[in-house]
Amino acid sequence: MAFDVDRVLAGDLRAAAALMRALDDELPGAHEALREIYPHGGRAFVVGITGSPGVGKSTLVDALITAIRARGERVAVVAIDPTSPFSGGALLGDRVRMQRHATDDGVFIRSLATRGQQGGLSRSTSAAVAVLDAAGFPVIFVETVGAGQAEVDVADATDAVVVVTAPGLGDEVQALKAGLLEIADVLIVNKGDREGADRALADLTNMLALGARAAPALLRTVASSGEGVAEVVAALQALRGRPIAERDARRRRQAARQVLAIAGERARDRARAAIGSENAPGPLAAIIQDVAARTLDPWSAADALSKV
Ligand SMILES: Nc1nc2c(ncn2[C@@H]2O[C@H](COP(=O)(O)OP(=O)(O)OP(=O)(O)O)[C@@H](O)[C@H]2O)c(=O)[nH]1
Ligand SMILES: [Mg+2]
Repeated sequence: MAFDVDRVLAGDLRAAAALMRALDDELPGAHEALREIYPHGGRAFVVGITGSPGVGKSTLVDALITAIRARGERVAVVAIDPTSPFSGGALLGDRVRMQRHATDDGVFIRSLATRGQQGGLSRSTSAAVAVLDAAGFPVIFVETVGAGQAEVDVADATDAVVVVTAPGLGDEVQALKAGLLEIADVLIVNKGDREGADRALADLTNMLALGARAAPALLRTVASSGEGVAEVVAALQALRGRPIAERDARRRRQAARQVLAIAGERARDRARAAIGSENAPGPLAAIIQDVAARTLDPWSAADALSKV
């Protein structure tokens, strides 16, 4: 199937959406189209919004959309539904929460499932961002949820990271554990109207003072009322205005990690295909038998697989 690359590059939302769906489903021709549009990207300011389930990420993104649209810029959102037991309703929730922007041509919202990939963002996420970037969206938000690797990986796919916490979840401590403070460019205590917000801010201020790196901006918001959102927008604008050399250095580090991650993923896929499954044993199933029987060591087995 051929995709209308020119229409995507011209910012046609339907063409962009069709390509994203095709990439998601790995349809023939989709990857070729991505290859063609990829060099046209790189202009967007891509912002990760991450934090524990239910802290108000989507509500905040919704408020940010409003602020950015008021400035006249187009904005896209890729929201990742972790299909976790904690926020199984995220997909529907995002739709409902951001519904008021649905009729605005300058706003594009796409929800993606992670499809159970271990650690990290779904492959579709980077592809969707690449398409939206090439389609000319100057600002792209990537909302990720979950506890663990995905939050940290979002730093590898974005120009800046907003970490959202809320009082009462013990989040401030969790954030530290997950290394979230390390990746935060902007740290937000949302639900600032709730009891415990002052305490959370004080705790985070103390933690940041102990950190070695330059502290992120620490802000308090009430995303549901819009309070504090202007300050978030200002903080993001400041990050957007960072020297190009700084941005490019970050992107070079990301490119290296991205290529390695994909190479690793592909090698694993190939190995799996070679080994086969219990139902459909492949030609190298015997190798696995040998490892299990300890007549072969796993390192030699991996060497053998990499030569398949
Ligand atoms: N009191 C209060 N409630 C808020 C605030 N921001 C969001 N909420 C509410 O918190 C709930 C969760 O908000 P979401 O925006 O869906 O949170 P989320 O982090 O995107 O959730 P997941 O994507 O499921 O992880 C909703 O009921 C919101 O209305 C706030 O500042 N104050
Ligand atoms: Mg959400």
